[in-house]
Amino acid sequence: MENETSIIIATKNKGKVKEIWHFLKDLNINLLSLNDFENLSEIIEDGKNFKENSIKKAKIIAETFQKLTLADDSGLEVDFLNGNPGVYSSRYSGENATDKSNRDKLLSGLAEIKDLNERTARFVCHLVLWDPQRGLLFETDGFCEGWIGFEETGSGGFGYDCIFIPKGFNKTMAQLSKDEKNEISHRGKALKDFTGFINKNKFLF
Ligand code: ITT
Repeated sequence: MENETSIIIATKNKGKVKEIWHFLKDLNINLLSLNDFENLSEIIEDGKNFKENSIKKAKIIAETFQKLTLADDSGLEVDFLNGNPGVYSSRYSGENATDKSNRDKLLSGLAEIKDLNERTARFVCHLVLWDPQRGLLFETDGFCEGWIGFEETGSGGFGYDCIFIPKGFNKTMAQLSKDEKNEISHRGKALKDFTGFINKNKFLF
């Protein structure tokens, strides 16, 4: 890319923005997020899966600002809860949900499961790049398998990180450094595919 390309990350979630920025900071891309714009109306995430929601977010923002847009729709699927909270991860405990109230609801829902091996879960991320003229340019999924712990541990990351123990570790996602999390996380895996796509398709930008 000779001139710096601008991409809007279609999210207000500061945790996501930090991780995406940290991952992509060495590419020659000017990254903006929805926190750089004022008076944006809320995008209703009413899709039935991560793919539909990420495409909806990317398309609306790309068409509004006429810029390339990257959208991440992600969440946590807990096997004992039949895959919930899933696409409802950010509002699991209701309208005014906070990360803390969502984690509390999740831990309560698993209270009867005393064996960590039965508390299996995975983070899922669907990542999409949308061009206002050309439509969908790229999409991929990333997954991270693990278990839901019994209490909150660690202060890094965001959302459900402090109760999620990734496979291969005996600590929570919130106890990993940014680089360690990006190496194994659902979003990190999707972003790795994305950087591969950018590097192979520089002519598109
Ligand atoms: P945007 O729609 O503005 O991107 P959001 O937080 O609503 O922000 P999602 O709809 O994709 O984003 O919901 C994702 C929720 O899933 C998020 O709020 C967290 O609770 C959880 N989540 C996703 N990725 C996570 C991660 O890496 N670590 C911890 N929790 C995560």
